[in-house]
Order: sequence, then structure tokens, then C-alpha cells
Amino acid sequence: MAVPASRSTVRALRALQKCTQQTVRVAPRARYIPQHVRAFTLSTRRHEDHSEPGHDVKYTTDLYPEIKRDPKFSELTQEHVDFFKKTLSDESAVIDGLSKDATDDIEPFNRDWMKKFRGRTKIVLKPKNAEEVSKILKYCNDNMLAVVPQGGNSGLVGGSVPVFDEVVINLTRMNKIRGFDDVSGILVADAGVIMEVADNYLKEHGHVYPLDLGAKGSAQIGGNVAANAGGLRFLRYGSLHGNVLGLEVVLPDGTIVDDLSKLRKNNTGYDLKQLFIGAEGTIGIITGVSLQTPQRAKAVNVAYFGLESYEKVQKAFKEAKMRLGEILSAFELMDAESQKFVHNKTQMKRPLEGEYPFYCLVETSGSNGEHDNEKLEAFLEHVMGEEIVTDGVVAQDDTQIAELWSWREGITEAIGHNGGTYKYDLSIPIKDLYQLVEDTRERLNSKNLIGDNKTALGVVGFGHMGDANLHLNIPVRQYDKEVEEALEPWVYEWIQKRNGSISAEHGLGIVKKKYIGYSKSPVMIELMKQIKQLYDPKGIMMPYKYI
Ligand code: FAD
Ligand code: 2HG
Ligand code: ZN
Repeated sequence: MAVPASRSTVRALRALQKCTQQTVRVAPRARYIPQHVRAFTLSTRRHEDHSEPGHDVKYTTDLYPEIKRDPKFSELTQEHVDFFKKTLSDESAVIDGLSKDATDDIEPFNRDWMKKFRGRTKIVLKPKNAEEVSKILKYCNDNMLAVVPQGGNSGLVGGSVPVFDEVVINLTRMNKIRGFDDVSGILVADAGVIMEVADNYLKEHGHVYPLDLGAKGSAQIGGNVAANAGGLRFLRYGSLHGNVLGLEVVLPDGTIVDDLSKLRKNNTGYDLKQLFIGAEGTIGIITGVSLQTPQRAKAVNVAYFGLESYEKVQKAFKEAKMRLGEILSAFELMDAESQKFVHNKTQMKRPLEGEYPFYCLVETSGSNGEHDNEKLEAFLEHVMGEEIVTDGVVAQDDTQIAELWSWREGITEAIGHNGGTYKYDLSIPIKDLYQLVEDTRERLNSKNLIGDNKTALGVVGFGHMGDANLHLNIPVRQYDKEVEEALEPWVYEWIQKRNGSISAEHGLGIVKKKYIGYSKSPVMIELMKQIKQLYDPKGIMMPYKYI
């Protein structure tokens, strides 16, 4: 049983570490804590820039030749381009690949973040306000031009890029904060505001953007809402379905729906904005968002743990909820393989001396440093004392907080450097969550697809443990049908058997188009089709994607 430790044990360790500026194993004052919970020292080798291995991205239609262009859509003509140029007036608002060779300028809008999907659009439009979006969308609808709305193009399901020659409507130039009320904390902004820009703005007002994720430097508010992104703060601040108070949306026929409500309570019939949250651009373009933002926490602590088993990870999570209560703001899981990829890519010094099968990142955010420290200490004493956690470090300042977070946030990028990644973003009952990673390893091993000189480099498991959301990633040297067929639909069947979801937060896009039935019943799919038909009767929005 744990013996109560001195209240200042962890703080003392931090202070000592600050003085020495190097990793010190502190002589134990109380048997169970000091040996393990150390303050964290910065690595000198940080985020070195490794250049991309040269590989080209195949066209989506080469990778998936079964997808055919729908002949009902018009092909882009000079007349269309002239209309767009006249309507958007600003020269930089139209990237025109029809009248001239604009390959270099247009390519980034044709390729997705995973380097898996590549379209052939010849035109990118960058409207500046909802009226411009309305005019161009109405024109596309009248002229049967297919459309793909695009935000920061950081989506992970191939939704944000065209498949064939769809017109890309990119929201980047809609980048104004429209207003902020520091009493209610309600932010109203253009859809194209980058989430990090929004968060920096809110910081100045003592508030925080209620969503955080690794792509915050490029993802936009509109993209977040369209994808109903979850991210690293979901555990604390919840879903965008709760935080979005209102939307301004342009429907395919050009109708501007002004539902930019700033009300927290508004029970006046159907809550239509909810349809656009998570619709992935299939029924309209979001141009403005009204969002409730929480007060920014004054005291933030981050701890990084090494654990011996998934059983212990679950115990640590239970204890974190019980002992940290309202200040727990993140509980993230990383397996050994994921940390190996980050280490190989960044060459950062590992936070812990030994290597463990599992790692967790626990963050607390509160308004009273003293109170939070007390709670964190009690939690650390318990999990170390009961040997739930084997080793751990606590960040001492903001730089170290960022560095510890980079071991979690950096996984996607570190893995993505190898040629490709098969990604599965799954909701699974928490007790079974890691079993899928082990079963996948076994399956790929039995098929001789994994290892040195094999297509798959490994099987990586990490994710938002606090939300029972696993990210199963299989990095590959190149996208490969044999690996894909070994994984799909097997992964989705595995999930269906456990009543999980085949998409916890990234959406369906094109990647999971065929598999929606593993998480939604035929009746629900039919209702979704009816909604699509109602809002987009000509089907110009996002053809070839999930609905
Ligand atoms: P895009 O990628 O441009 O678009 C996403 C989808 O929304 C597309 O279907 C697009 O057509 C549509 N869309 C975009 N803007 C609009 C608009 N204004 N109106 C209508 N439709 C629109 N997601 C998570 O949920 N949690 C994470 O933790 C997370 N971490 C990530 C980390 C990394 C490194 C990366 C690369 C991605 C991550 N993502 C995560 C995925 C992604 O969903 C988010 O990055 C983000 O929400 C997408 O925003 P975006 O502006 O880039 O949208
Ligand atoms: C995260 O949680 C993102 O870091 C990306 O959702 C997950 O790369 C992934 O699979
Ligand atoms: Zn995630």
C-alpha cells in the first residue's frame, strides 16, 4: 500500500532538475516516487529537418481504377473560367490550369496530406466572402460542375482533394475573425481562419480554442467543423456538436443559410446546423462559425509515463479520472512502436531512460496551480506507489510541455515519412482497444507482409485513450494492394463485431466509402441519402466520396 509522501516531492524534483539542467536520478526520499518521477530535461537535438524521400503520388484513379468519372458532370471550359475570374475579380483568387500550364501552383490542391490521393483539377477558386461562395456555387450547380470544398487540406480520409476534375473551392482567403465576446467567450469567425491563429487570438483574451490537433498550423475552423474533428482536448471540452453555436453555410444552389446564432440555448425546431457538422462538405460550404470557447487554463502540467502492460494503462486512466477529476485535460496512449518512429525521425532524446511497451501522456489544466499540483502529486504517488506506472517524468516549463507533447503529436508525421500509411481511426470499447493492434500484427506477420524488406514497416497503435479512440497505423514503403486486402475489410469486421465505429474522428471521405455499412444500418444510410438528395439534388458536392 502506498505511504503518503511529502506534499512537495514532485515540485522538489522539478526545482532540483531546473538547477542541474541534466537528468539526475534523485535519491529516494519516499520509497515509491522519487526513483521514478523525474523532472524532464530537454534534448539538444530537436526536430531536425529530414527531407522527404523522393516518391511520386499516383493518381487516385490509377490506384482505384474502378472509380469512374460521372459523365453527368460538365468539363471545364474557357467560358467557365472567365466567369470565375470575373466573379472573384482578384487575380490571386483563381488558379487557372486550363488557359495555361499551372501544374506547380495547382498540385498542392490536388494531393492529400497522406500522399495517397491525387486528383486532376484544373481550377482552384479562393472566394473572399459568403457572397462570392454563393455566386460560384450557384454557377457550378447551374452548369453541372462538380465541387470539392477545401480548407487546410490536412484531412486524413482523402475527402479534401478532387478525384477527377472537380472544381476546388478553397476557403483560405476567408480568414477574418468577425468578433469575440469576452463575457460569454463566444467567437465568430470566417471558416478559413487557421485554428492556431484562432487559438493565438483567443489566448490574448484569456480563452482557448476548444480543439487541439497536430495539424493546427494548417487546419481551418471550417475544416474542423466539416470533419467534426476530435483531437487532443476532446476529453475535456467535448465535441464540436456541443461547442458550435451557429453556422453560416452556402448551399449548392447558392442559398446563404445564416444560422450564426450566438445562443447557448435555442430550442426552436430542428437544429439544422448539426447536419453540417461532420458532413465533410457533402451538402454545403461552411463560410462562418460561431463557437463557444472555454477560459484558458492558468496552470498546465504534463506527465509522460512508461507502463508495462495495457492492463496497467487502463488502471492508470481510471486513477487519473478518479484522482485528477475536473483538471484532467488529456490522457493519450502511445505504444513502443510509435515512439520508436518518432525517435528515429527526430533523434530527440527519449524522455525516459528505459523502453516500455506502453507510454501515456497525461495533461492537467486548471485555474489554481497549488490545487492542481496537490492533485497531480497525489495521483503520481498513487500510480507509482502501486506500480501501475513504472517510470515517469513531469515537464517543468512550457518548452518541456511542448517537447513532451511532441512525442504524441509528432507520431503521424514521423510515420508518414516512409512512403505511405494505412490509417484506421476507430472507436472501440476500451478493454479491447489494444487487442486490435496485436491481432493486426499477428495477421500481417502470418501473411509475411511485415518486416525488413517487406512492404509494411510495422503496426503502430496510439490515440485518445480518454475517448476510447484508437489510431491503428500501418506504415508501408509504398501503397500496396496485398497489404490493403489483408487489412480491409478485416479491420472493419473486427470493429463491427465489437460494436465499435470505423471512424471515431477523421470521417469517411473516399477511404471508407465502401465500408460505411460496418457502422451504419441500411435504414440510417437511406436517411442520409435522403438528406443529401434534399440539400444537393444535382449531386455536385463531393461526388465519389462517401455519400
Ligand atoms: P480539409 O482537410 O481541407 O477538409 C476536410 C473535409 O472537410 C473535406 O471533406 C473537405 O471537403 C471538407 N471541408 C473543408 N472545409 C470546408 C468548409 N469550409 N465547408 C465545407 N466542407 C469543408 N483529426 C482529428 O479529428 N483529430 C486529430 O487529432 C487530428 N490530428 C491530425 C494530425 C495531423 C498531423 C493531420 C495531418 C491531421 C489530423 N487530423 C485530426 C485530421 C483533420 O480532420 C484535421 O486536420 C482537420 O479538422 C481538417 O481541417 P482542414 O481545414 O485541413 O480540412
Ligand atoms: C492524432 O490523434 C490524429 O494524432 C492523427 O488524429 C491520427 O495519424 C493518425 O492516424
Ligand atoms: Zn486523433
